[in-house]
Amino acid sequence: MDLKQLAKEIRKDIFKTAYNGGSGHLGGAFSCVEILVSLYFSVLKYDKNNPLWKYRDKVIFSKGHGCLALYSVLNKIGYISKEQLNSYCKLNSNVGGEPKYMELDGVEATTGSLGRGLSFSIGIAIANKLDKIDSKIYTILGDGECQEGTVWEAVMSAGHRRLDNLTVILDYNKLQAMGNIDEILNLGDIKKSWESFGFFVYEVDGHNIDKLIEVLKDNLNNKIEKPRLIIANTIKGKGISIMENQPIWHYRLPSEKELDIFLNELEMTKEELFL
Ligand SMILES: Cc1ncc(C[n+]2csc(CCOP(=O)(O)OP(=O)(O)O)c2C)c(N)n1
Ligand SMILES: [Mg+2]
Repeated sequence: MDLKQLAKEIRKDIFKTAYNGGSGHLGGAFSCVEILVSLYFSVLKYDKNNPLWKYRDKVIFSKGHGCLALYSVLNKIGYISKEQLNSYCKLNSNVGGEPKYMELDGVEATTGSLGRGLSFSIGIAIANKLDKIDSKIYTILGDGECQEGTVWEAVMSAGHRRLDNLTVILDYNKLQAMGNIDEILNLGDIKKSWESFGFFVYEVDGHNIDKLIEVLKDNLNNKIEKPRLIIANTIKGKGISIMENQPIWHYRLPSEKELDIFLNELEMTKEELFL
């Protein structure tokens, strides 16, 4: 399968779903498409027919507001139906603006309140070790999310316990909801700080699927008795010129005029938007 092409299709699906649902965090969803594609289509161990398979790897999508990307990928692997996806943000739908555990196959944790996913991941990572389950946990964090104090308790704990079954992927797009991370609350030297707490750190272009897969698979081949952090350098709103690196697109849909730009750049027709 051509994963670049798949990433394009997923961006279309994200946009369609948000547009028809009338809301969505497009910037943060577009930022992590390649990360999710790399995980679900090349790295993760899971059973397409049994989402609750005991030995599956788990993705804890901690930056829950970006869930449109997760939903679209879960739809592609068959865990979420097209009908479910189309019910996004509609009355009585379980496909909401933040993902809910136990309500949708493939959603491994309820997230949306930032800063919780890493602690949750650590619980699973410890449980897997105790139960001798040889599966991996992948946690996707936002960079703005790393301003939450709870993230740092978890970082210390994972490093201290040498949780080598845990990989954190930081969607490092340098923007949070209202502006630049560096201006609002600087994260310092991320590599150094995580290393100092016992993580092994990689840095990669978060839109380069081949490179992402390479570092994610290093996790499987190369035995380092530490948790890992992958700093994925990304662009918030990646793929749409007017959205890239612009904080205003954190939570917003295009106006009638801007819609044409979205459709052009996503290479889709207006009719396709409503299919
Ligand atoms: C505890 C908590 N505080 C505030 C919010 C509101 N909020 C939603 S997204 C967001 C910004 C997150 O920025 P980042 O983690 O960098 O995500 P991304 O850039 O990938 O969208 C904020 C403040 C929240 N969801 N949870
Ligand atoms: Mg961010």
